[in-house]
Amino acid sequence: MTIHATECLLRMYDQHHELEDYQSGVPRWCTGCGDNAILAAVQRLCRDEDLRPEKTVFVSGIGCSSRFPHYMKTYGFHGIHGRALPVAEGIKMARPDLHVFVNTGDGDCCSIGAAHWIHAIRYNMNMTVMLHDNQIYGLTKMQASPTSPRGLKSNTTPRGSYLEALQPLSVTLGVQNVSFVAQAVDWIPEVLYDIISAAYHHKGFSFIRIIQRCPEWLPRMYEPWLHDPLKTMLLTHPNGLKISPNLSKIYKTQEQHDPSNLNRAREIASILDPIPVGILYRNPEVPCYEELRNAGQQRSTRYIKAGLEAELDKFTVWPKDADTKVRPSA
Ligand SMILES: Cc1ncc(C[n+]2csc(CCOP(=O)(O)OP(=O)(O)O)c2C)c(N)n1
Ligand code: SF4
Ligand SMILES: [Mg+2]
Repeated sequence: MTIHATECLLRMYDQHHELEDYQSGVPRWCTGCGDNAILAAVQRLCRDEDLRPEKTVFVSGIGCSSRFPHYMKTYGFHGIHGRALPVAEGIKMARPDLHVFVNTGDGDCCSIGAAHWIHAIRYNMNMTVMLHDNQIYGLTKMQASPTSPRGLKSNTTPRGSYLEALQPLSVTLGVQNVSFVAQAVDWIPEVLYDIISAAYHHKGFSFIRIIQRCPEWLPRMYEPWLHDPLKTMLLTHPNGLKISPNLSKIYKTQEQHDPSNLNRAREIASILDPIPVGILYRNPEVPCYEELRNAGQQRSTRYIKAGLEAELDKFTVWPKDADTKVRPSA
C-alpha cells in the first residue's frame, strides 16, 4: 500500500507523544545533580503539552547544564559559551512557529554571556529560559561564578570570594521590557514543574532562575533549606502559583504575591533567606520583538527551497563526466 506524503504529514500531526518520545540518551550528570530534576520536569511538560518534537528546539551554551539538548529527543543546539541567547533569538526570528527553550548556567548566562542576557530581556522574544544556577562553574571543576556567595572557597578564590553574589532575579527585574520572572528550586519537583509550565505558557521572554544543587563541588550548600521547609517562601496567588494542600502543610512560609506588582517583585527578589519560590513578575502586555519585526514573514517558500537546494548541492557527488558547475535539471 502506498502512503502519500500528505497522509504521512497528517499522521504526524495526529500523533500523540509519550514521555519516551522526548528522552534521548542517558544523562552524564553526577548522581543527585539538580540538572536531572530539571530535565525530568521539562520532559513531562513536553509530554503534557504534546509538543511536536520537530517543532521544538532546546538551545544551550557550555557547561554541565548546557548538555541539556543532548538529552531531549527534539531539535537542539549545544552552542558556545555564553551565546545560547543570541542563537535562540536567531532561531525565533527565522522560525517564530517553533517552541524555543534555553538552558544556561550561571557562568554561561551571568558571566561570559551577561551582555546577551540583558539585551535578550529587552527584546522580549517568546522563549522559555532556564538559568541552572548552581553558583559555581561545574564543568570546569569548581571556579567561582558571579552568583557564588561571598566567602565561597573555590579553585579561583582559595581564600574565599571577595564580592557579594550577583542576584539574577534583581538584574532581570531591572531591565526594560521584562515580562516574566520566576524562581524555582530543584528539590520541590511539583512546584518546579508548575513554574516551568507557567513560563512556557507566557508569551514573551520567560526567565526562571532555578536554584540547582551541585553535589560534586558544593555538597552541603543547601542542607539548611532541605532540612527546614520554613526556610522556603512559597509565593501564591490566584494569578500565580496555586499550591496543593499537601505542599501547603509542609511549606508553611507563604506570601500572597500578585505577579503584576513589579515593586513588590523587586523587593522579593532581594530576599535570600527564606528562598522565595514562585512567580515574581508577569506582564503579558509587553510586545515581543519577533512580532514587531514580523519575523519569518519575508521568506517565501521558493526562497527557502532555493536555499536548501544550494546547501544540499554542496554535498552532491556528480558523475565524473558531468559538468560539475551545472546542476542537472530535474
Ligand atoms: C570562550 C570560553 N571560555 C571558557 C570556557 C571554559 N568553560 C567551559 S564551561 C565553563 C563554566 C560553566 O559554568 P556554568 O555556566 O555555571 O555551567 P555549569 O557547568 O555549572 O552547569 C567555562 C568557564 C569555554 N568553554 N569557552
Ligand atoms: S559537577 Fe555539579 S553541576 Fe556538573 S554534573 Fe556534577 S553535580 Fe551537576
Ligand atoms: Mg554553574
